Amino acid sequence: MIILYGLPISSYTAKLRLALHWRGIPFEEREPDGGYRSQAWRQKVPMGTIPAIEHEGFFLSESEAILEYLEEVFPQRRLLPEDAQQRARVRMLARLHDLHVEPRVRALFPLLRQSELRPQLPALLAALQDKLERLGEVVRPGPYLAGSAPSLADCGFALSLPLAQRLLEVLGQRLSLPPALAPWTEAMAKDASAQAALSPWRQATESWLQMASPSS
Ligand SMILES: N[C@@H](CCC(=O)N[C@@H](CS)C(=O)NCC(=O)O)C(=O)O
Repeated sequence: MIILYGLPISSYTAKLRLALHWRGIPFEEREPDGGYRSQAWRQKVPMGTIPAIEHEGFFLSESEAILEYLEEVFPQRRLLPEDAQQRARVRMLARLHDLHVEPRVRALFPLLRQSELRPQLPALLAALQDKLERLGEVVRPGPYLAGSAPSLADCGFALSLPLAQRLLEVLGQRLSLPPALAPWTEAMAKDASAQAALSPWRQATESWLQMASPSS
């Protein structure tokens, strides 16, 4: 049995929960030892991040490394294609997410609480929009980002894109996704596993947004 250490509010925890749901791998979810950012947790994960997993006594952090481990250890409903070139494309899309898109979404967080930073919003939004336009040129939704079935490429975007939309909505702006992503958005909304996996994250995110929303 996989133990998934994380928290409902954590997008990266939700990314793993989504992969586990899609793959039908049984797991149990627990909060990090000693609480998030505790010394006890840092002894296990020196960078202090969540999520992490434990499997048969093996402990591992970093979501992409975990997803790759799960691919190797569990055969059912893999999220990496058989074909080497397709597999490489999936990994490229996952890297684009982690290196180019997610950091632009994360950069919006401080603006929620610190009104003095809000003049940065147009530039931050433009940088994110630019990355998404470029993403639109790379993906070939079918309707998932790398083909007709979910893959590792979908896991990060499934969190970051709705999060960006909600954050910007709360900040009084609108994110326009490139038309190439429309079939993907529709498929994700209809995907029962995805909706079940993301539900705890959505609820926690909405509660957090209510607390953190700018009053002006
Ligand atoms: N590269 C890490 C990123 C994980 C990450 O950033 N997690 C957030 C929560 S969603 C976190 O733990 N941030 C550290 C902090 O806020 O101190 C991964 O893929 O697992």
